[in-house]
Amino acid sequence: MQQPVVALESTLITHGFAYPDNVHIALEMERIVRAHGAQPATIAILNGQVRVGLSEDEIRALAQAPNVRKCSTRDLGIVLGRGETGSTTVAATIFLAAKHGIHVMATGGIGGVHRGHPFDVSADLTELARTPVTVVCAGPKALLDLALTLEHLETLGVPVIGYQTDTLPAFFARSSGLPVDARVDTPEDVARIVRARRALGAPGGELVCVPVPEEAALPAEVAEAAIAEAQRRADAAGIRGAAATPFMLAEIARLTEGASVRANMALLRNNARVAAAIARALHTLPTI
Ligand code: PSU
Ligand code: MN
Repeated sequence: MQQPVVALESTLITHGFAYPDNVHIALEMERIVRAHGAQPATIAILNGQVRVGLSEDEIRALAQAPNVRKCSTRDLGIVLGRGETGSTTVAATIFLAAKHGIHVMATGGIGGVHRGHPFDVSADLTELARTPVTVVCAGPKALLDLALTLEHLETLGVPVIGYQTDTLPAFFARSSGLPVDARVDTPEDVARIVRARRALGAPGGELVCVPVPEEAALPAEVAEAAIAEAQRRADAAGIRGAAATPFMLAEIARLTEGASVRANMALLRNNARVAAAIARALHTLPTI
C-alpha cells in the first residue's frame, strides 16, 4: 500500500445522524484523516457497486437518499445482487476494507450485545473475530450491555485496547468502570500489538477504545438515565434488531436536548484523528 488509509463506515451517515449533521460529520472525518497524514476511504454500496472511497457529491447524495438499507455482513450479497444502495455497518465496512487491503477503521461505537436481549448480538463482533482490521471506537454503543459485550469479545478472541485509559469508555461518557485488556498511550504501542498479532497468525482484528473528549462528554448518570428511558420506549414500541440503534439514538438526542449528538460528533472527530495516527504508525513500523 502506497499510503496509510483509514476506512470509514457509512451507516452513521444514513442511520446515525439526521441530515445535514450527517454530511457535516462525514466530510469532517475525511478532512481530519487527511490532516493527520492518512487517506480516508468511506465505504458503501452505490447502485449495486462496492465503493471504497466516496466523492463529496456521493456522500451528500447518500446522506439524503431515502430508505437506504443498513448492511451488516449478511446484507451485502442481497444489496449487490439486486443492484441497490446500502450503507455499511462496522461489520460490513471491515469485511470490504480488508478485501481492499485496508486494515484500520474509525467509527463511533461498535455494535455488541443488547440490554435485555442477550441473543441480539451485533455481527460487528463476529466479523471482528475473523477480519484483520484495527477498529478505533469510543467503546461499544452505550445503549448495549457493556459487560456482556466484553465477555463476548473475549470468547471471540478480540483484544480490547484502551487508548490512554484503563477502563472501557462508555461512548457518551468517558468510562464504564469495566477494565480493558491493555492500556496503551501512543499510536506506536497499538501498532506493535497489531503487528505481533499478525505475526502470530491470529485471525481477526483489535478494538481500540478512545474516551470521548472531556469537554463534550456527558456525565455517566445523565447518559445512563437517557439510555434507560430510550430502552423503555424502544421495548414499549417493540423495536428490535437493526432498527434498535437508530430509534434509540433519536430518543436519547431528544432526552438530552442534543448533548448526545454533540458528544457523538466530538468522539467521531477524535477517533478519526487517532485512527489516522495508528494507520501511520503501522505504515512506518518495520515488518516483524
Ligand atoms: N453507533 C452509533 N450509531 C450507529 C452505529 C453505531 O452511534 O448508527 C451503527 C454502526 O454502523 C454499527 C451498527 O456497526 O450500528 C451496529 O448495528 P447492529 O447492532 O444492528 O449490528
Ligand atoms: Mn444490534
